[in-house]
Amino acid sequence: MTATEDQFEYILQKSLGIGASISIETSLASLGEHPVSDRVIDMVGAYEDLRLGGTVPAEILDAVAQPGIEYRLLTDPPRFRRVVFVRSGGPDDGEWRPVTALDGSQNVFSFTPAAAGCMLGVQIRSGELTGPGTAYQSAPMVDDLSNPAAYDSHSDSPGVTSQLTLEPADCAGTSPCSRFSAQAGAADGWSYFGRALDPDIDLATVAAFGLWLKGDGNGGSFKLQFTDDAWENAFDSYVNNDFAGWRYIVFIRPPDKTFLATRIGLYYNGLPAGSVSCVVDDIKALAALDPGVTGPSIQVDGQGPEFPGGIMPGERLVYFPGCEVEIIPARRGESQWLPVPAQEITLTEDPTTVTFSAAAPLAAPIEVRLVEDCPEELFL
Ligand SMILES: [Ca+2]
Repeated sequence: MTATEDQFEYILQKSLGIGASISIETSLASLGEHPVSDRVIDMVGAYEDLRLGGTVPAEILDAVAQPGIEYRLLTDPPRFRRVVFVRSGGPDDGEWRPVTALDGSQNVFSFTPAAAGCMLGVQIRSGELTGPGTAYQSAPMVDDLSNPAAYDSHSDSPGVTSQLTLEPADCAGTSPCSRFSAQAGAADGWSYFGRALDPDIDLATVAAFGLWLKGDGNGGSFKLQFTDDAWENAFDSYVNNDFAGWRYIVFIRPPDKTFLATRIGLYYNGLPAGSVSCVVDDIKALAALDPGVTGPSIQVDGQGPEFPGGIMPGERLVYFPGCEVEIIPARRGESQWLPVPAQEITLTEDPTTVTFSAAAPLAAPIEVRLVEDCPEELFL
């Protein structure tokens, strides 16, 4: 899992406290991909300025050197402000709690605040989609896979045979669905079934295609292809057949694939010697991508901040009380900012129960980390 900026800041504080310099050992490529590498480098610079400046009072150096105690370095005026990442109470008692369902257990946190007057923040990160959300459910069907005979173009590489057959039941979407089987005498074969689309699809209006695929784990990769009649343009998406059972798959359309698609193709590529048999169901054209979590919120006694919109797979929401809400992208890029929530939660020193909620069922496993933003400040 990608390191978060506060993990770097924790180390920087200990280094400042004991007067040691730090170095980051990584590759330029990793640094270029890391979502918050710019601010981590800026943070290292700010801490190095403090350390080399030699003006930080000894009592502050002692405070920030304490193991397990964390601060955030803030400006205007320059100061350290105490932050406490709440222990999740899970098996490893880490700070990030995995939540796969809003079941009244995984999404409920009980803890004793670090001090009276701490305010509650939260960080949320979304994993990959495990099921369709509302964008898929409301999307037009491209093919419900109820008529495999419609795939009237069929070819195989030498030494490969393949079939596309009806599966009347046990489908993931609407029954029936279609089974795509291939038998290869040697490795690296391919198979193809294709047909004309009806109606054609203007790919510029499509954010992604969603479908169900039941892998058998026997290897090769499944490919969904859209082309135009002249085969001058193609949008190819692949998923490795390295899993068994139904899986919801999303193929995101790249920005440069905006042609009018008139044909759909189902392929196997890289077939291993032997046989492969997967089942395909309910291919839909999504106008928007489904978030992993939609409209998350944290509440104490039914009151607390709500965050509009959704968090996409790989994204992380960061909220400190009184601040705008940041959605950090999965890879290096511009964050999105949401306004300061209307409601905030101020903790007392008594044990409290915090409920994490959302406006719709989770479409991805997420992780939730509660943060106490505490009044203690050390002015520089
Ligand atoms: Ca179907």
